[in-house]
Amino acid sequence: MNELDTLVDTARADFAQANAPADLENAKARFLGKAGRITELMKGMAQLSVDEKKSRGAAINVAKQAIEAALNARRQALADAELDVQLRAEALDVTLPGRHRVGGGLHPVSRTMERIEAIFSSMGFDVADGPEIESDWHSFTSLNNPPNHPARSMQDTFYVDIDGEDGIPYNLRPHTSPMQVRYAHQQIKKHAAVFEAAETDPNVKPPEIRVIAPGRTYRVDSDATHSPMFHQCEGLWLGENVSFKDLKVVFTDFCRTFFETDDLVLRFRPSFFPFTEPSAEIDIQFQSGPLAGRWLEVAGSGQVHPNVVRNMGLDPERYIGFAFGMGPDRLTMLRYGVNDLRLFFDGDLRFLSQFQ
Ligand code: 2NL
Repeated sequence: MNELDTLVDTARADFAQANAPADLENAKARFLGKAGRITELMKGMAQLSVDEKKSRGAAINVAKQAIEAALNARRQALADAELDVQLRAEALDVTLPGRHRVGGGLHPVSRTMERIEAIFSSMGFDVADGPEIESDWHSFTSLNNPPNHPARSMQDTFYVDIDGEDGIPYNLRPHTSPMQVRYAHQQIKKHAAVFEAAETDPNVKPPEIRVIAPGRTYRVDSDATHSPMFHQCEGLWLGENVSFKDLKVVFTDFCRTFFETDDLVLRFRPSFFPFTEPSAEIDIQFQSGPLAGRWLEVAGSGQVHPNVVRNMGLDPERYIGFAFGMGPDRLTMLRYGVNDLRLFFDGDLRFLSQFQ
């Protein structure tokens, strides 16, 4: 083997040993650089004759081209290897199942609350929200409960270990009526000028109170149809001439919109509440569908007791109207055909996600 072939072989071997681009460029310099072997060989031709230069030059050129070819091949191989490593590192298995995000949703009782609010808002009712820890006066006294009424007992109402201004412990409100009493006071304060003018000037119409109070309520009670925390939505409409007929119209309209059927009838069944007189339970009966034929109790109601009107800061000689109270938890059970209230409060997503 002549020296040029040996040189080419050596270059190939050196290139093959270079495992990084920098090593390869160093190896290149040894053969093709300014002080490299090929350049040296070229310089060595100076003393040769013209003919010898021709043939020697051609031979060196062949060797040079072979070395350049080997260099380019090795460069390409190193680049390919580098790309391969990168692709392996960034590999995606497109056959893996996707990571889907489980969509959140509103609790079924919250959906009921939102429906109730939307329906009564459309009938001109304000939506009032307020404290869940209440004074004895707001929860009981203002609502015409006698001092020894059983609702005030610790068997029925949760008490907080802090006394109110009256020396009686605060309670967890057992209904949302206190919020309606608060709302009446707020309205009278906010629109004081109009309320005062209406008292002296018979031409000024007294502003109406038209409000619902949805929210959490608490009672010492726990079984398939009672939870110690439950929801309530009360409604109140007071004005100069608001009658039981208005209650019937408002509540019929509400039930038909809420249950999305006109195929239901209402029944007002005489009852008793300390805060209303007369009082009535409201039952509904679907005329078709899975619940058809049964009377279902959906709300308590009545004409607001004059004492309660007075405790709201209004003149019972001038203001008359109705109030009602209903249980959104029970309405949710009826709407979706659920028979155990506790399912709504256990937090089991297998149950709750069915309502989305
Ligand atoms: C029931 C009974 C009722 C009321 C709630 C009420 C509120 C005020 C004044 C007068 Cl501020 N009354 N609320 C009236 C009658 C019945 O609820 O069984 N609820 C589920």
